[in-house]
Amino acid sequence: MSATLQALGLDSSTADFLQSVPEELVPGRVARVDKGLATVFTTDGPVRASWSGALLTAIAADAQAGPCTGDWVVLRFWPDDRITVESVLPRRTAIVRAEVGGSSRGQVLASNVDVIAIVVGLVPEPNIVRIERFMALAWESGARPVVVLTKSDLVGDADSVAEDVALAAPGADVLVCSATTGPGMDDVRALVAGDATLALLGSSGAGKSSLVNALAGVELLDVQDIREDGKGRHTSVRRELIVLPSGGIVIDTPGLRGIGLQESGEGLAAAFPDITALAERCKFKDCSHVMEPDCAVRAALDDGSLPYRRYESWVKLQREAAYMARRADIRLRNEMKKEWVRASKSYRRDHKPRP
Ligand SMILES: Nc1nc2c(ncn2[C@@H]2O[C@H](COP(=O)(O)OP(=O)(O)OP(=O)(O)O)[C@@H](O)[C@H]2O)c(=O)[nH]1
Ligand SMILES: [Mg+2]
Ligand SMILES: [Zn+2]
Repeated sequence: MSATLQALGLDSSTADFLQSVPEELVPGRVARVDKGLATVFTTDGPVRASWSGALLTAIAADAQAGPCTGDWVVLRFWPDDRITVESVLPRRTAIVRAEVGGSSRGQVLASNVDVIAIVVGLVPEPNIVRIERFMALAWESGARPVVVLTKSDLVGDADSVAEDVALAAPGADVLVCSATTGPGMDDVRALVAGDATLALLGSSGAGKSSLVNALAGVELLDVQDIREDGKGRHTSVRRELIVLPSGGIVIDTPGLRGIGLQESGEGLAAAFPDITALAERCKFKDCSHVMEPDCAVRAALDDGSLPYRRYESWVKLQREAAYMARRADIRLRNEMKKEWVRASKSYRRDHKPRP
C-alpha cells in the first residue's frame, strides 16, 4: 500500500511539524506495533522499524513515549538496511486507558484520532453503565465520541434502544447500523469523510472488525466465529490502522475488558454534563451529594429529573477517578524519592572522605 500523507490522515499541525524535520528522515504513520517493531505506512508503502537509541531512552523514562497505533513518526533508513523510528511527533489526541492493577501510568491505545466510535451490539441488550464508562474514556481523549449501535438486523426496535442510549451519552451522536445487511453504513462511512481517523472501541464481540470489513468492502480482518458466541474470547488481538480503499482511516482495537479511567476526571465531567451542571448549584463547593443541605443533585434525584441509575454510575466512576488521582500522587512521590536517592548517591561518590 502506498499513499499520500493526506490519505494517511495528515492534519495541518503535524504537517507544520514535519516542515522542521531534517530531510534525510522519512515521515510515516504507525499502523501497528508488535514483537517490538512498528509497521509504519509511508508514501512508499509499509516498512517495519525498530526504536532509535534516543527513543529507547525516552521510553525508559516514560512508557507513553513509545510508538503506538495512529502515531506520526519520523524514520531513519540506515546504510545497513535497518530502519529506526527516530521520534514520535506530538499527539493531537490520545485514547489513554489507566492500566488496571498495573502502574498508574496510562496505556495509549491509539493516537491522532478524530472520532471515537463506541461500538455496541444491539444483541445482547446494550449495557448502559458500560457505555457511560466508555464515554468518559472517549471524552478524555480529545476526539469526538459517537455511539454506533450495530447488528440492527437482529432486533425490531433499534430506534427505541437508541433513544435510551442517547440519554446515557449526552453530546454524542448515536448511529444505528448493520454490518451484515448494510442499513446505516453510510452514516458510519461519513465519520471518515475528508480522510479523518476513526477509532473503534468496544467490548469483544461487539462487531468492530465486522464494521471495518463492511467499510473496506473486503474481508480484511478476522471476525469472531458465530458458534463461539463471544464468551470471553477475543478475536482481534492487536490495534491496527487501516486505510480504507474509498478514503478515510479506521483503527480497529481488540475488545476492552477493563476500562480504567485516568485521574484527571475531565472525561467524566464531559460524559456527565447534566450532573456536573447540577453540582455547580449545590450550596457547598465540596458537596458529596449524599447528605448535605441544599444539594442540587439530590434535589434532581428527588424530583425525578435525574435518573437514579445514572447518578449511581456517576458516583462509582467518580470514586474510581479519585482513586486513580491518589495513585498518581503516590507514583510521583516514589519517583521523587528515587531521584533523591540517585542524587545523594552521586553526591557521596563525588565527596568521598579521603583515606
Ligand atoms: N447479525 C449480525 N451479526 C454481526 C454484525 N456485526 C458483527 N456480527 C457478528 O458478531 C460477531 C462478532 O463480530 P466481530 O466483528 O468479530 O466483533 P469484534 O468487536 O471485532 O470482537 P473482538 O475482536 O473480539 O473485540 C461475529 O460473529 C459477527 O459475524 C451485524 O451487523 N449483524
Ligand atoms: Mg475484532
Ligand atoms: Zn450536592
